[in-house]
Amino acid sequence: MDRFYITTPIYYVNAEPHIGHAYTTIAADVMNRFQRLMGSETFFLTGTDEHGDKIVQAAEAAGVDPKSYADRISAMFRETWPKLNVSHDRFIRTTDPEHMKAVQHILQKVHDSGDIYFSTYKGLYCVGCERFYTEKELVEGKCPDHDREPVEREEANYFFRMSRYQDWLRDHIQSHPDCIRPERYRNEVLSFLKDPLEDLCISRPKERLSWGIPLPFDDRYVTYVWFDALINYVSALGYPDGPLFHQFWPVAQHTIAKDILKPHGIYWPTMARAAGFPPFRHLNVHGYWRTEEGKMSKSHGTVVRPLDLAPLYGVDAFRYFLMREMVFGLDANFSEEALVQRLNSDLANDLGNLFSRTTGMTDRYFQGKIPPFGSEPDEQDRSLMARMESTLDQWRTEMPRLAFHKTLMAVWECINAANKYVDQAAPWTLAKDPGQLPRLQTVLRMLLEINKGVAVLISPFMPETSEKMLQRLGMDKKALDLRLEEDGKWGTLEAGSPVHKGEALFPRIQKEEQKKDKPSKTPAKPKPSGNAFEKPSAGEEAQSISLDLFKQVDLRTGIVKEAERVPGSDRLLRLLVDMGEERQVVAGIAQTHSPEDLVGRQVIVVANLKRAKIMGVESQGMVLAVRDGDTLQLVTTESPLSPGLKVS
Ligand code: ME8
Repeated sequence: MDRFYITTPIYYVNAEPHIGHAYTTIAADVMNRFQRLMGSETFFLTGTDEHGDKIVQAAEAAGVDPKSYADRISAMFRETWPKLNVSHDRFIRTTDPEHMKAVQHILQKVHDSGDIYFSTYKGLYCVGCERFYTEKELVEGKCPDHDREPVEREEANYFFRMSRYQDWLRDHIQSHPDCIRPERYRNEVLSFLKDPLEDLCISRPKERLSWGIPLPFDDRYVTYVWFDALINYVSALGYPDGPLFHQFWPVAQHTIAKDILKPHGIYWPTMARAAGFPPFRHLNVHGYWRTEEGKMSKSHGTVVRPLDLAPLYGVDAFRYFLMREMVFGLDANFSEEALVQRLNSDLANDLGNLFSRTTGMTDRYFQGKIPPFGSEPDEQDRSLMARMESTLDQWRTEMPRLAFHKTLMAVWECINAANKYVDQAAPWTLAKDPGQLPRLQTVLRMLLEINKGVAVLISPFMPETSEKMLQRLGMDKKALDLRLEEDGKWGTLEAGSPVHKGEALFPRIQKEEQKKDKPSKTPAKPKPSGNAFEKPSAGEEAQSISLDLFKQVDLRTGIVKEAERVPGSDRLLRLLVDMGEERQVVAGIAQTHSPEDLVGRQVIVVANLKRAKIMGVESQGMVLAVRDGDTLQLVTTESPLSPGLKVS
């Protein structure tokens, strides 16, 4: 069985979890779930980095000792991940005794082999980064991350002979082209390696910093925080003797952002080499999320807390947005508006609509039972099946390369092809002709299978939605227990087993809801209403009109013949209504009614309304509807009547 080991950085406990941490952790979770789906045995590690100056300073500012402070913030990280459906196997803390033992073991080993030596160093030190800087690395004399001038510091310390491994590291990266990816970060590391590599200072005198792991060979010193932290990736596996270390270390993949490329791309592989084990298999490096106010970072104080948005819009919508919006390796912009936009268009309109129309029609035409395949597949069916097949191929190739956005684009092309297939196959027309039953069976069965396939493919990204869809299609399985080989097979739904339509998978977010709780700059406008008659507001008398005036409104019965979305609009549908004569009517009901649900429906139309163009489409009347809060109902008659009758 294939094995797969994925890690996130262990996060500093000097601030609360934010969206950057959430992205890396969700990306690792998506990879982990993907590999499980493919049948691999997986191990997924995350945790917290708790030693060093930064933590001492943050604890002092909070007025508590470092350990209590670390306990509190570490618990916040630990509690955040399950709420985002992160399925890690282990949460490590650098204050865990086994970790501290592993760090001391490696220090002793490298010291014994002569790769750690004692010396005096004088240089420019940034307190924020906890490291010395070379002149070349500074930007206008300041630390590039903290925008502060470093201080000059001289210290007797222990050094790791990193320079000795420079040639080996360059050769290793050159002979393993995808060990650091995407390529731009591999090139960045290779370009660091063009200049002579300096040895790494790996100790801090206790009189300056006592919050760290004591050096096993000199108790006047504690370990430099990076030398301590990087070792978490093996200590969590029970290094040096644990069975997990032997099973999973050879397939290790780290996921980080570009800010910590150097410690991971240079310090860590040389440390591993010196300690006698191979470096990671892959280092996956992503870009930075920026908020509107600028780069988001703890030092700049502009943070978006994932937990504020996830419950508001749903964990799956939040996960989907992060994975769909960022091209792995490049920076991306985060905005709540963009999230809502994706939720409404990709999730509610495309996926939600496909699922609800498929299950709705199964309800209507087959009493909620999965039909068998009826007629032989025709050209349309074959092309939809081919689309599903090619989506699966893309998913298999793009996922291991971390091309999440491309994978999701491919799945959405398949969803959109299925939505188009519904419009072309027009099950509502087939349903009127008993002779077409076999064709109707095939069309619905095709759609049900596509929905099942989509549910399996999105499970690494949106586990809750995937489970919900599969459960309603009669497959009761936890997302983590799905296996592509058996659960992804075409045609395996059980004919006759029940399907449940259920609530909308993704209720649309109205602008007003999105902005709620936020101060608005402009006075609130009333929501546009689709009703002909507005309820008078409190204290306001509806203006009286004469019967004659009312009679001037020509209200007629009509039957909807065709319905489709108006391109470019979330709200509008174009209806073709039989009122004795055919009329084209544009109605603002797309958020509550899907086009196929409308065909054959009896409606009441204002027939003598002045013609108007709405989003470029001529409307020759108005359909009456009543709004009650978020629901909108069409006005109709007690039982179906002939089209064109006058309402009086
Ligand atoms: O560096 N966009 O911890 P840290 C995307 N303890 N990702 C972001 C981000 C942003 N704006 N901000 C943070 C440390 N991240 C060390 C790591 S590992 C042995 C030790 C994510 O709390 C991203 O994964 O500063 C980045 O690499 C990490 O948080 C830095 O977390």
